Amino acid sequence: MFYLSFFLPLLLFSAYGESAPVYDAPYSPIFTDKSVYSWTDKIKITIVSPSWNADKFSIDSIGNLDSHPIKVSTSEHSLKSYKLTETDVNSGIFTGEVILTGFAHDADGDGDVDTIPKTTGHGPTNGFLESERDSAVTISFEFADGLVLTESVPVSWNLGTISFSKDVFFLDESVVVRVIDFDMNLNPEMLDVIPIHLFSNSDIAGIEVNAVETSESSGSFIATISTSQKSPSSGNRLYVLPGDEIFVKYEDHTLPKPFSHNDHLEINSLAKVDSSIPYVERLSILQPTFSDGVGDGLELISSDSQIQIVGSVKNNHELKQKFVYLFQVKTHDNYVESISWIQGDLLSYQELDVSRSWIPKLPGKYIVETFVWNSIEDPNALSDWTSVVVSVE
Ligand SMILES: [Ca+2]
Ligand SMILES: [Ca+2]
Ligand SMILES: [Ca+2]
Ligand SMILES: [Ca+2]
Repeated sequence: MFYLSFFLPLLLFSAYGESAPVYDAPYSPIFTDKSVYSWTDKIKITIVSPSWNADKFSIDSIGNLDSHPIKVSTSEHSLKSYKLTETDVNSGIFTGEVILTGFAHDADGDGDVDTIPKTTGHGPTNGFLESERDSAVTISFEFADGLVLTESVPVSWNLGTISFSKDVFFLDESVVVRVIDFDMNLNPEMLDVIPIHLFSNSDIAGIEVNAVETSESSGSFIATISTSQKSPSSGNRLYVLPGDEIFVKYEDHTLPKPFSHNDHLEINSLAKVDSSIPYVERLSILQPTFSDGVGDGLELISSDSQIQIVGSVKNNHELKQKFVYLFQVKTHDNYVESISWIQGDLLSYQELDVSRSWIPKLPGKYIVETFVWNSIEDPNALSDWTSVVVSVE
């Protein structure tokens, strides 16, 4: 790179309202629209060169003269005498575009090469340039005899990322997955697609879907899928049961150093799917009743005789629901005498009686409470609890 500040015409700086050039810093009036590019990106080049605005009433161009060429190069390939054109008849600002074409590589791992490497074009917008993985694009312009301005920008592969739009999805909700891998913007003028794999605890095989680029050159890809516990996985629909985890993976075949060209890496993410019905509304329970050994209701409860505490639980929705039903017996002064529980599954709208036996040791007042949770380990109430006071004679 040349240190050209001293030689630049003052006109150049007046375009930026500067009073004087910065003599101790290298100055290059060549600009690119990004500071780093992926291997198949589009590079938009701008050169500010008021001295080449030869005609204030027409569009001028620069770079296509053998005497004052613009070169756009990677380490092994080069576009010579590349033309840029003025943005307006009297702007003195010249622009053009070059599309990087990468090198022959199977970018999605399906066995076929996905790039068309070529180096061709004369500008301002028809240029294609082959590029390596970790390389740089150098743009140079001989703006005056023997004075060459140079700008260099790096080109690299990137590690992809994948994420769900939320940590928890409801069963009837769309699930959105985003992959960001700038290397898979293989065509900067079209929407690209990349394959991703989704599966759930209840369907380990899962589905392959395409994530579609959000705009022509974003390198950001989105897939939207639905979940269902009624229908098997198909197309963009994944079979999931409430409480399942869902998983997504993307295989990145375009990895930066220290990986090699042929390495690939699985990029993963997970989320949870649950019913949209709030926990506490999923089941309902009735106040427990008391019966003798053969199931007849009791008017009177006597101490030292075995009785049954009978609870009733109902599933209020159409999904299968895991539950734990707890009985707690307390003395009148709130001392917990016993806790026991029953675990099970309730099918769609199923109603179930649950019971436990109890032998009250002493006469007096007792408080019998019942609760229903989704599990002992991760207790969430699936219904309001009940409490009843009983007198034992
Ligand atoms: Ca002009
Ligand atoms: Ca391929
Ligand atoms: Ca694209
Ligand atoms: Ca990549």
